[in-house]
Amino acid sequence: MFSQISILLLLLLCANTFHRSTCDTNLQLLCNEKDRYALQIFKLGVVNHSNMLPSWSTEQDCCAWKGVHCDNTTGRVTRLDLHQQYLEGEINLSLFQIQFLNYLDLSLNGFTTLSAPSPTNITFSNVHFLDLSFNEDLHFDNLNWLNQLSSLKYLNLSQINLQNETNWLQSMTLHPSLIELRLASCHLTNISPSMKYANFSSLLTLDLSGNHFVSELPYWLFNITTISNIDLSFNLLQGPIPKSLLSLRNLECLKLNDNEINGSIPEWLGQHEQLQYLGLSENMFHGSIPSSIGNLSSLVELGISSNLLSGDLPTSLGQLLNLKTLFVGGESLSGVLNEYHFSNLSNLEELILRASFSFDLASDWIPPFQLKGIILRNANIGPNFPEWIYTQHSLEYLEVPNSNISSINGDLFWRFVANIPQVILSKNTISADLTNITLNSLIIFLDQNNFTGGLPHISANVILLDLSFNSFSGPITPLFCHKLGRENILDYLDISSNLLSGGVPDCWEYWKHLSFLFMQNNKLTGEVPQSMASFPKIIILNLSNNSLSGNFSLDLSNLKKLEYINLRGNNFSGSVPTRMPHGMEVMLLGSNQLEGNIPPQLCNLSSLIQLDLSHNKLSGPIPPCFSDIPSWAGAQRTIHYPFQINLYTKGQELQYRDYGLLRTLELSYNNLSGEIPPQIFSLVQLQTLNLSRNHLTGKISREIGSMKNLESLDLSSNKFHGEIPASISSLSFLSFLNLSNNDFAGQIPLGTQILTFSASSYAGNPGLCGAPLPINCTEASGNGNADGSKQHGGSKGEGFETDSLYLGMGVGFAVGFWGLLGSVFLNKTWRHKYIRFLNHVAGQLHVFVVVKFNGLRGTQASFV
Ligand SMILES: *[C@@H]1O[C@H](CO)[C@@H](O)[C@H](O)[C@H]1NC(C)=O
Ligand SMILES: *[C@@H]1O[C@H](CO)[C@@H](O)[C@H](O)[C@H]1NC(C)=O
Ligand SMILES: *[C@@H]1O[C@H](CO)[C@@H](O)[C@H](O)[C@H]1NC(C)=O
Ligand SMILES: *[C@@H]1O[C@H](CO)[C@@H](O)[C@H](O)[C@H]1NC(C)=O
Ligand SMILES: *[C@@H]1O[C@H](CO)[C@@H](O)[C@H](O)[C@H]1NC(C)=O
Ligand SMILES: *[C@@H]1O[C@H](CO)[C@@H](O)[C@H](O)[C@H]1NC(C)=O
Ligand SMILES: *[C@@H]1O[C@H](CO)[C@@H](O)[C@H](O)[C@H]1NC(C)=O
Ligand SMILES: *[C@@H]1O[C@H](CO)[C@@H](O)[C@H](O)[C@H]1NC(C)=O
Ligand SMILES: *[C@@H]1O[C@H](CO)[C@@H](O)[C@H](O)[C@H]1NC(C)=O
Ligand SMILES: *[C@@H]1O[C@H](CO)[C@@H](O)[C@H](O)[C@H]1NC(C)=O
Ligand SMILES: CC(=O)N[C@H]1CO[C@H](CO)[C@@H](O)[C@@H]1O
Repeated sequence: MFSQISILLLLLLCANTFHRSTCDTNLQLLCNEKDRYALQIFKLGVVNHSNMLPSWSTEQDCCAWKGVHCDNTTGRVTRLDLHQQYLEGEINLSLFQIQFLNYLDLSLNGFTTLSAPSPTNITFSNVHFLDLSFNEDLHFDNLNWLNQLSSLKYLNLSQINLQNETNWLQSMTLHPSLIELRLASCHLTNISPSMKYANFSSLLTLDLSGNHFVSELPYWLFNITTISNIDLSFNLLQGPIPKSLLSLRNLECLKLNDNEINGSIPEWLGQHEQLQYLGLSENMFHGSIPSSIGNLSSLVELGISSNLLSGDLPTSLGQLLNLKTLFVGGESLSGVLNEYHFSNLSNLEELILRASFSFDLASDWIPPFQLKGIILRNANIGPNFPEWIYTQHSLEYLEVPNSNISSINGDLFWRFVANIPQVILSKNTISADLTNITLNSLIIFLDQNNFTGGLPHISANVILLDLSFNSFSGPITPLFCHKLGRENILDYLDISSNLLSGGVPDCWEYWKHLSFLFMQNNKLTGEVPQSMASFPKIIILNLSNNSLSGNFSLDLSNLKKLEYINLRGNNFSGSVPTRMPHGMEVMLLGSNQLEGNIPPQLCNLSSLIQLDLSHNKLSGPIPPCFSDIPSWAGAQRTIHYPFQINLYTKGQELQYRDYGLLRTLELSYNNLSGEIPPQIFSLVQLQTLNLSRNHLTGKISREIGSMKNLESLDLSSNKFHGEIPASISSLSFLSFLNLSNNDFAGQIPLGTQILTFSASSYAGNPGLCGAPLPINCTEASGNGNADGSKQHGGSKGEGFETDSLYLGMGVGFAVGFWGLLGSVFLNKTWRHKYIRFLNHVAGQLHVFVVVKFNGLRGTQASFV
């Protein structure tokens, strides 16, 4: 619950885990005519593709309609509860005309519009509970329609776009008797920090999480003395925690996590003795953690983290008898934890420390708690695996990545770990031989250690296994061809970056559930068996950087789910495979020995976004039909990727770039000949085009100016001639350009973007002149006439390095973490993109699967 993604996932998952019973109805009473009429008007706007309202028929009394509840003495409709009924279309607020309706829940549907009666015809409604949340495509430009709800007590509009409602707070103060107000992920921007007073007289719960508030904590908040739950997490709030917080004597839950709140964590916070949940993690607090936190005797959940925090963990925390979850993190925290830090924590269930604490615990220490989960990241718990952890018999997850563990008590350790569903030992220096070990956990990360020997065996329980970046050696056959008692369910296997050798075995029929297979960066040899083309579920297959050979002529069209294949850096020969599944998105076949022409069948791959055939022996022309590939040529494109994102903590360096969604075409280092087909210049979505080191000829069409998304263009070392079209200067995203070593001539076009490239981009074209080359056009052509003649045969360009000038792409288009996550919270299509994006980076960040399974268990996800 402390990691950003898991919050998101929990939010997403709650959509699936709602099981409230709909209201039962009473058949004896006849429905009021007016009420029935209003319900029928509402039904007219509802689109029910899946026919979820079959009972709403004229043959039945409306009190018996699904979701309708009538008062059993008056027969008047009092409640309408249609949450999560897959309804779409319009919400007609004629419903408010149902005189005695007091409860209206239309949450978790797909409604797209709201039609409100004209404001001149307001009838005051009795609705006191209104929940329209999680209708993600709904947006309101104003909240005036709320004015007719004079009795409103519970209002939930979470996940509805209120971006254009700047006066939302004023609208809410017109309902001073609100008890619960939830406006999470509404794209709100203005929290009215300077407003002095909001006249809520009964407010208990305020949820404004996941918005875009950039300001100090608002003044008015500290005037609501009734309040007991405040959730302002996942915003951009700044400034210190003001002392006026102390006036909120009823506060039980304060969630300020994932903001930019600074200052120190106040000592006086310890006076909030009734506080049960305190979330301060992922902020910018500095100073040390005050020992007064130990006075918060009701505390059940405590989260504090900030990379600016220093000092150690106060021993007073060991007094928090009710504490179930303790999360502390920060790169600069240090110090030694001993038994006093845990002395009274007998209810502790989750211990999460992401700081370089050391431990001074007796080897026979028996902790007062039985934990469900342990996460000790970046801690100094080594070199031996701590003995006290063996006393914990109910662990659901054990995560000790990057914690200086180098030695484990072999048999004891693997027997202990076999009963824990999720085990993460990444980034330690454990060196052990696992040849005879059988792994049993659902999720196991052993990557980035020093494991040696042969690959371990796995039981049929394992879903995810990551053994990458170790020194496993020998053949992969023992793992793959080891028959398990029952069908295995392995979904994700990463054995990349080891010293594995030998051939690829023919045992793939045991691996029917594999979706992700990473075997790159090993020493595998020989041919790939035909049976490998029979994975029914494989999505990502990476065999790159091995020494695999043979004719890669497999018919891959049976791998119906395959989206990503990477065979780069092997010795595969033969022609480019023509039979591929239709969903193929990324096809990386570079650096092999492939021969022949580029097959036009590739143009049938309607989802293709990346194609790399570079460094092969391909010959012939570039197929003009590339313009049939919709993701390259298509006109519609809503968001310009790439974005930069840091999945772990906000405000740090880029950790991931969205290569998965980049549209690239790389054909460099082949023997391609002929001219560039003019259609190529219509690939408006393409971001990278690399045709260098071929024998291509002809001129560059001025149509190149229409490739508006191009970020990197490399045409170097071919035989292109003619002028560089001036339209190239309109490619406003272009950040890498290499036209060197051709026969281009004339003046280099002027233009804002083009001027940012240095002379090396143009070197080796004797006929070119003008900035940035140190050759004046007048001088060069002798007569001010740059017509492409080559009389100025300077060899100045020869010395330029043209191969390794790749500068990176898309500078300046970074969308911060919030840009992404904020949108993800909001919009279904984005959410799908995000999930897809996680799929794509699974190999690098291990996010997706962990999130997937953690989410199902309902506990926090964590990332390696
Ligand atoms: C009416 O409903 C209330 C609760 O909603 C129940 O206690 C009562 O027995 C019901 N009366 C009749 C006549 O069904
Ligand atoms: C909503 O219902 C009213 C009747 O209360 C009706 O006049 C109006 O046309 C409906 N709105 C839409 C958009 O159908
Ligand atoms: C306004 O309210 C009156 C009385 O309820 C009703 O007769 C009339 O149809 C309403 N007008 C509109 C535009 O909804
Ligand atoms: C919306 O908020 C109300 C009031 O706080 C709450 O009862 C309801 O469960 C929330 N709805 C959803 C879908 O979370
Ligand atoms: C907000 O207003 C802008 C400008 O009028 C509009 O383009 C945008 O679609 C609106 N957003 C929503 C969610 O209504
Ligand atoms: C609360 O404040 C609003 C203005 O923000 C005002 O219109 C309303 O009358 C006030 N209500 C009470 C009960 O003071
Ligand atoms: C809130 O602030 C206003 C103005 O500063 C003050 O009049 C009022 O008494 C305060 N209310 C509470 C409950 O503190
Ligand atoms: C694995 O087991 C075999 C047979 O029991 C034994 O010969 C071998 O030494 C063991 N290897 C390791 C690394 O323990
Ligand atoms: C890994 O193990 C090898 C051989 O056992 C050893 O030479 C090497 O120093 C170890 N590396 C680390 C980082 O412990
Ligand atoms: C290039 O031409 C400009 C005038 O157009 C002149 O000022 C400059 O000295 C020339 N540079 C060289 C290197 O000849
Ligand atoms: C209650 C309701 O509107 N039901 C309709 C759902 O859609 C089907 C056809 O798709 C209609 O037949 C139902 O009357």
